[in-house]
Amino acid sequence: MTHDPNCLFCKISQGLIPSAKVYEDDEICAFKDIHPAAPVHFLMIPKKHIPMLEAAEASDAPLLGRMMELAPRLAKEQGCRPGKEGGFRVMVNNGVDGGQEVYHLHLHVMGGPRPWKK
Ligand code: DGP
Repeated sequence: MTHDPNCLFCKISQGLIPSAKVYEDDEICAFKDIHPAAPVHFLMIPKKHIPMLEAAEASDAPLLGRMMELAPRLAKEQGCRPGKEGGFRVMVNNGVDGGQEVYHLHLHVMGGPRPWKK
């Protein structure tokens, strides 16, 4: 597993910095966003240090696919309502123009009854 010792989210995934974890396996970790923009707002990260979406390689595709497949399950576990009347948002910020602040690839998963801030 490749970690960056200076990366905040690598430290969180390794348990070196506390977080409210909602899921963990050998490849993926999910924890609540410290500044929630919706009633449900958690982040999903690969444990492998991938700085941003555009740094992902073809060999990362199964891992990214697993994250996308896992997102709906975790969203429901965290209280997002199922189906068309409920739902959730999955968002990736990439680079400065994309609003990325933490350079470790993460999915924002946001949901809960509207309105939210974002
Ligand atoms: P982005 O702009 O996509 O890079 O979003 C980074 C998110 O990370 C932002 O919504 C706030 C969250 N965040 C920043 N620092 C911490 C932290 O130390 N703990 C947790 N749980 N979330 C953090």
